[in-house]
This record gives sequence, structure tokens and C-alpha cells, in this order.
Amino acid sequence: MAIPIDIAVVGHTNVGKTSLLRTLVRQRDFGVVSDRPGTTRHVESIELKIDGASAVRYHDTPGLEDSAALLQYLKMLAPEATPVERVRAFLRGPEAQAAFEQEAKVLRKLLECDAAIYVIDCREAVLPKYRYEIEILSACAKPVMPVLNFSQGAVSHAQAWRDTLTAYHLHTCVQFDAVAPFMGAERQLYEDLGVLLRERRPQLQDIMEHLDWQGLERRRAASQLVASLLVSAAAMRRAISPADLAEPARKAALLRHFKKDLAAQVAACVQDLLAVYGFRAGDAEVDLAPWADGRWEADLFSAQTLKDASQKLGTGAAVGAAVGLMADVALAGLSLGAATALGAAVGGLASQGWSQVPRKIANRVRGIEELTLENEVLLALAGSMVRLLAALEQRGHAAWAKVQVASAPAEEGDNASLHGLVASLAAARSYSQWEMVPGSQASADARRTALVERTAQRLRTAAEQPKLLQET
Ligand SMILES: Nc1nc2c(ncn2[C@@H]2O[C@H](COP(=O)(O)OP(=O)(O)OP(=O)(O)O)[C@@H](O)[C@H]2O)c(=O)[nH]1
Ligand SMILES: [Mg+2]
Repeated sequence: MAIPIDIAVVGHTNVGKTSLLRTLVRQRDFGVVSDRPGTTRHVESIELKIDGASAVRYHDTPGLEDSAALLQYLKMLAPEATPVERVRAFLRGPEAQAAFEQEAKVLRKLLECDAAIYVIDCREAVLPKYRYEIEILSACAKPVMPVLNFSQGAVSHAQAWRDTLTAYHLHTCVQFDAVAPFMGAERQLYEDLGVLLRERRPQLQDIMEHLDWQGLERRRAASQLVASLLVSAAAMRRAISPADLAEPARKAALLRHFKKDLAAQVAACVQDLLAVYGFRAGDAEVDLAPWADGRWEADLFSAQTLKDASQKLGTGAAVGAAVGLMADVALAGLSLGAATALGAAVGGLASQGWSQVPRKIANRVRGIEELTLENEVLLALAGSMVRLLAALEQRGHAAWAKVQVASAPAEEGDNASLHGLVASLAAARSYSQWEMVPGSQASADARRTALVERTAQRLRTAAEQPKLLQET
């Protein structure tokens, strides 16, 4: 088995070294991150594993603080010696335990490693202290790979940094953001390491392939989870007796329970998605709180939201009118038999599958109504979940802010693929047993599995639309 590549992650204090590592190894809990300088006090190591075997050993190091004084000291130490001999002499000497104790930890580790990743906060101008840092690192005679971190910020001195790095013969550098990494930045980093560590190139190639594969697997698992949620939501159906319908308090309670059941399914799906991406429970929220606390009608299920969504579904004013009417009977977003029949006049019933009709008619005769979710709600939910997927894809493991996905209707760009997706969910409407109760297994019906797979594929197509890849 190949020997793991040892990489020291070095740089000025507070530039995001620990954060970068969290993102590269996808471990939200690695080390301590804080906006105070001097947070990491000791070398701390973490492995990037491939198939259970260590591929890279990353070593997080304390921040370099007083580079001006250290460089001066190194120059005085042994004027005739080569730079790396001076560094070794420094590490053997008393100051490595005293004034420059922190810096000594960094350089000692770097000398043991195959290469360094030099993390830069590119919001900072290239001050002399940073140039001294580069000189000290170069003196260690190890390949140095600069990473321009904080690259997504409004202020950037990236070009000045590139010019300075080139002046020190550091010709490759990667733009990164530990909180919101660019698509492909991680791959670029390993490719550039391959330039610096030629003999390790096959190993780095394996790592890239493995990371690509893991990314695909994550996307596949995530789209399956969302697809299963949407199929389940489309399958949701509750029979309501005429007596319950006639009693306003009873009817309101039934509607509330129906919405709560959906909210619980969405919340469970969000937690599963966070686990797939290696984030902590609670790191993201699809704005369902309002649904649970009675403001349901105020946002996702507002008449306006549904009208917007129905326009985007391409069904136009007729459904808009139907939705308005439903809002009037305080069922916004939900269908009762009567409202579904109204939907039939504008094509809604056809899209929900003719197979439902005999049962509906039978229920009609018995006076039983059935509560289901409108297509417009499914569209809005699909839109929110696709936006959540895009946000999780782009999120670094150093990010601390919660991902909040508003329960907005689908946007223009979502239309084509999500429209088809929602139409295809009609097949689930006839199978109330396809609803998934959180904590229990989904129905193993092969037709459900096939619909989930088709829906997942459509979601992956929708999530690839550039518009949807913007942060929510
Ligand atoms: N927006 C943004 N914030 C970042 C980025 N990288 C780090 N941060 C933030 O910057 C601060 C410092 O990050 P750390 O990872 O602790 O920095 P460090 O270099 O390990 O710091 P020391 O251990 O003190 O030397 C934290 O508040 C991070 O959340 C980034 O790429 N973008
Ligand atoms: Mg740190």
C-alpha cells in the first residue's frame, strides 16, 4: 500500500488553516475554529482516508506570528549555512523553546512532511510580514502550495498575492474558500499538488478519482432522499367524513395534522441530507417552522404563492382561479374532493391519474372527502429542496451559518425540469401506502422504487441548472 502523503497546513494566524482542513476532510468537528488569532496552539493531525486507508495525513499547525523577528534571527544564526541548515540549527537552539516556540512547532512539522499548504487570507494586502513568512517557509526546502483562502469575499488582493508568490518562485496557487468552496477547487488543489510532488502523482490521481466518485455518490443518495420525500408527499391522503367536515374545529384540527405530518417528513429528510453531506443535525432548515406554528397559509400555502406556482406550472389563470377559490375555503394548498373536481376542469385531474376516479366516485357516494396536496405545493416543495441540495453541495465544512431555505415557490429557471417532475409524481397519488412515516421504512413496492429513481434523476438534472447552483 502507498505511504500516505504528509502535508503541513501552515500560514499566518487566523487565515483559516483549521477551517480549510475541516472542508478538505469533510469533518465539521475537526480542531477549534475561532475568529480570534492564536486558536490552534499545537500540531493536530487528521487523515484523509480512501477505502479505509490513509491517503493524506494533514497536519494543522499554529499560526505564524512574528515572522520579522524570526527571519532576522535565522539570518544571524549561521550566516554561512544554507537556509535549511539554519532552520535546523534554530530548531536545535534555545529560542525554539522560548520566544519562537509556536513558529518552531510549525517548522519542525514542515521538515517532516512532503509538502506544505500555505494558507493566505487574500482579503489582506501583501504586507512585509507575509513576505518574511514566505522566505522562512522557502528556507525549509519543501514544496509549498499556496492557497488563496477567503476568495468569496468582496475584498480581494488575490492578484497582488499571485505577483508576490511568483516573485518567490511559487508559480501555482489555488483559489479557495473554506466556508463556500468553489466547484472544482478541491480537485484543482490536488492537481496542483501533483505538479509539486511528481512522484506522488498516481496517488493524487487516485484521491481525485475517489473524491469525484464520493461526490457522485453523495448527489445520488441526496437526490434519492428528496425524491422519496416528494413521492411520499404526493401519496399523502386522508379521508375525512362529512361529520368532521361539518364541524369547523374538527376540520381545522385535521388540516393541521395533515400539514404537521408533511412538515415532519420534510424535517426528517433535511436531517438525512445533512448526514449524507457530513454536516451536523440542525445545520440546515427548510423554512417549515411557519407551517407548524399555524402560519402555514402565510407563506408556502398563501393564495399568491400558489397562483405564482400554478403560473409556473404553465396551467395559467384557470388554476390560479381555482387556487384562489380554495384559499377562500381555507384549504390553501390542499385538495378536497370538490376542489380536485374543480381542478379536473382545468386538467388537474388528468395529471393526477384517471385511476383515482372510481375510488373518488365511491367516496363521493359515501360522502367521504379526501385530503391531498396540490401540485402547486409539490412544485414549491421540489423547488425548495433543489435549492437546499445546491446549497449543501456548495457548503464548506467550515461554514457556521445555518442554511436557510425559504419556502418560496419555484423560480423561473426551475420550471422545465421541475414541471415534468411534479407531473410525473401523479403516479403516486393512487397509492396512499407510499407515504413514508418518519422513522419507519418506505414501502418496498417496486413501482414506488422506480418512481423514486426517475424523480431522483429529474432532480439531478434540475440541480445542474446553473441558476439553481447559486447560494440560496
Ligand atoms: N468567509 C470565510 N471565513 C473563513 C474562511 N476560512 C476561515 N474563516 C473564518 O476565519 C476565522 C479563522 O479561522 P480558523 O480556521 O480558526 O483560522 P486558523 O488559521 O486556523 O487560525 P489559528 O489557529 O488561530 O492560527 C474563523 O472565524 C473562520 O470561520 C473562508 O474561507 N471564508
Ligand atoms: Mg487553527
